[in-house]
Amino acid sequence: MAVFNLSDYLTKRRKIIEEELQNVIKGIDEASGTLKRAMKYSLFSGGKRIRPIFAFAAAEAVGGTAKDALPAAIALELIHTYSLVHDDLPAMDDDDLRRGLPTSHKVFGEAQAVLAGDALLTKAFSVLTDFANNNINPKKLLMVAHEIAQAAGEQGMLGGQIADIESERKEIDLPSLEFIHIRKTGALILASIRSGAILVGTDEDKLGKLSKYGRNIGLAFQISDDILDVVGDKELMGKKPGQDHVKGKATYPALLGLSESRKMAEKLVEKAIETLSDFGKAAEPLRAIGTFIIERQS
Ligand code: GRG
Repeated sequence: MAVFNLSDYLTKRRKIIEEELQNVIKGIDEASGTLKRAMKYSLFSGGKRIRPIFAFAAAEAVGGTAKDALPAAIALELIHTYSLVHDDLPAMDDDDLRRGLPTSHKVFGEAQAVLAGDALLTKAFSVLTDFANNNINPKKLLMVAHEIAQAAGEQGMLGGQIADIESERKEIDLPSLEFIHIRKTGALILASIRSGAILVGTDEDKLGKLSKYGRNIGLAFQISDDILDVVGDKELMGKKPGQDHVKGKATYPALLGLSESRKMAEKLVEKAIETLSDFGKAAEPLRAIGTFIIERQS
């Protein structure tokens, strides 16, 4: 039996999302000027595309194809990109570099970066719902739009972001840190996985198991992000490590130490993979991505 090749899988799935995102940009009127340029700049600055890949892999795990998950994959990457553009703003993290390149506000100006982020967010839902014209079941699209909106909003990413900001330079306990990470990062990852499966169509049992996988993987992803900020390589990450400490951010390594944080991330991934025990070969990509997210260098 052929061994699953994650690197090959990631390359092929990334090709799909890159092409689709190029089409999204091509469809934007040149008259929107700086807005189009700033959207394009941040969308094509070297992201890992992990949320689209989760959506693709979840669709495949329930018997569909990667392309079934495209409406969600595109929307998720647009929303993720908006969140990074806004997170880098002077009013938030005030970062000069993202993925080794100057941040959006450094290139285009602060007001322009705010608007480019807003435009990416709104584009996500316009592209997603537009798939109703491509013979995709509108009910499924509506369910996915709701899923993603909930995950990106005050109950998810934004709720986590505000709790994160308000806990800077404060001592917080593990449940509060988990609250932040599950929302800030975990919610969108969970939505990626659920949306991919919803677009194919699956039963409650499988969706429940995928959700369990997604919750554990989402938290593990952010713990590994915290760890990378301590031990990561500047060149590989495209930004200076140690920023969480400088900014007084609540992180797993700050609270538990590096070794315990690593153990916790490994345990979460182990639990996530266990949940997929009756999915067979179709879930091989999800299993391999689980391990990848805690072994990654960027
Ligand atoms: C400001 C609207 C708003 C939301 C902020 C996502 C987020 C919430 C802030 C970004 C900063 C941060 C470290 C968030 C945690 C999520 C995370 C690990 C982002 C980086 O995701 P990757 O590793 O990034 O998938 P790439 O560069 O590969 O796309």
